Amino acid sequence: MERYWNKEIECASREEMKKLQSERLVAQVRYVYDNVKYYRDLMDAKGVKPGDIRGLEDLCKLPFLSKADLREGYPYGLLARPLNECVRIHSTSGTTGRRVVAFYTQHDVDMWEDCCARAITAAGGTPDDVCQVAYGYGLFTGGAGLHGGSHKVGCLTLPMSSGNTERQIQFMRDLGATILCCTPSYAAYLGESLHEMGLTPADIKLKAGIFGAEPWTEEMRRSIEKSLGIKAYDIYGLTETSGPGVAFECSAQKGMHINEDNFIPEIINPETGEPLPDGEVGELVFTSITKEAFPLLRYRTRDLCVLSREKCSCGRTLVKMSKPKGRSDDMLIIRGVNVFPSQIETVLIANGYSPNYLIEVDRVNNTDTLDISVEMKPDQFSDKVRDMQLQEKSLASAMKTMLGINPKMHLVAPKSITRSEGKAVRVIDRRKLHD
Ligand code: DLL
Repeated sequence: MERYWNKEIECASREEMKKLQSERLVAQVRYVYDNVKYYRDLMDAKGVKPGDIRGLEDLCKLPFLSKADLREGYPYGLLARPLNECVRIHSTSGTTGRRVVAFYTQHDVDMWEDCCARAITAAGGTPDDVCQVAYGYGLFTGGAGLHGGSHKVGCLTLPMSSGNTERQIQFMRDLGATILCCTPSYAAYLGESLHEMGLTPADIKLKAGIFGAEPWTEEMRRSIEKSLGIKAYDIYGLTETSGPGVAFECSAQKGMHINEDNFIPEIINPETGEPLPDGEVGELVFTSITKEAFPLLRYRTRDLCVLSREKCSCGRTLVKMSKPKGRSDDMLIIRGVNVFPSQIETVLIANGYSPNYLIEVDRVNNTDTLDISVEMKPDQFSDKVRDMQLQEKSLASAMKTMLGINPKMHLVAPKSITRSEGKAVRVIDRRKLHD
């Protein structure tokens, strides 16, 4: 039998949901206009006043907000509450210096954890479960979000954070974890490690996994389900909106229900900004309607997906989003970490290398690989293999500091990387993710 965390909301009629969204939108726009100068200026520049927003149908009158606005407003420019009313900060793993920082009041944390509780319940979670949270804890929202949701549901929560794979498996066995929360690539790695340790799914009690924070395919879902003996559910979110739990999968495992009572989704044409009808691929845009500290009006996620309002077998009426089909900007997500080609370029140039480089991303045995080839300047070239290896090693370590992950560096001969006369192709992503 399907379980719900908040049946009234999750199964509300379209009319009820629209009414709730309209009321909340009107209040949120007024609140944002009165409390955030940045938004007030954007709205004034577009000639929109809070009084012009009378319901859902007026959403399209509002200006968009992009990641660049958030960077410009760093750190307090979009804050809508005094700092002494905020209780938490999280941040993206984005570019140096100007990360995006998100603020939360206690009300915001409760709303976010509630969204995660819905996701855990939809994956079958109850107070009888032991929930192993192997997303990273810290500034990243994965650990804290699922941890809070797990508490709300009343699961026995195992705050493992990511890494230390053997210990993950040992605790999973000894403490009888039934739900695993981590990135899909880490889940795949855990599955592989389990088998390498001579164990099978019969040796563990896991029944479900809640995996997100990076793109993953249906093939990967099947392979994780097999290796861990579980049902694998997708979960979506981004730091800017609060974190994981903006959308979650149900027993149908076919698209993610968006928590529309807190976030109104739109799909737009990424080139023109024009709203697109359900069923068409475009950029996902969110307007928060219940946030206090860090509200977002028409925030462009850059994620490309499709919305669907077809009846779902689980009984939920919340609109569904497809798995993101890619991003309209150049951010790469490698092993769950956001990597921008510009960060790589910064390190290369800061270390005296040429800006001629090629980033190659692949997925080998379900783990992302990152290879960076860079041309040496003639004076950097040495015919001693050992010298070259030392240079590659020191560059790899500078990259690790900047990106948080370890790439494989390849120093290549001057002029060996193809030049382009138009836009340079700097990234080759061989992971067949967007099928
Ligand atoms: O990744 C929040 C999160 C944590 C979601 C744990 C799910 C589980 P950010 O680090 O800000 O936040 O990255 C947000 O990650 O715009 C998408 O491009 C991508 N992303 C997140 N979830 C999914 C998913 C967290 N299920 C960016 N499928 C988003 C594909 C995802 N991409």
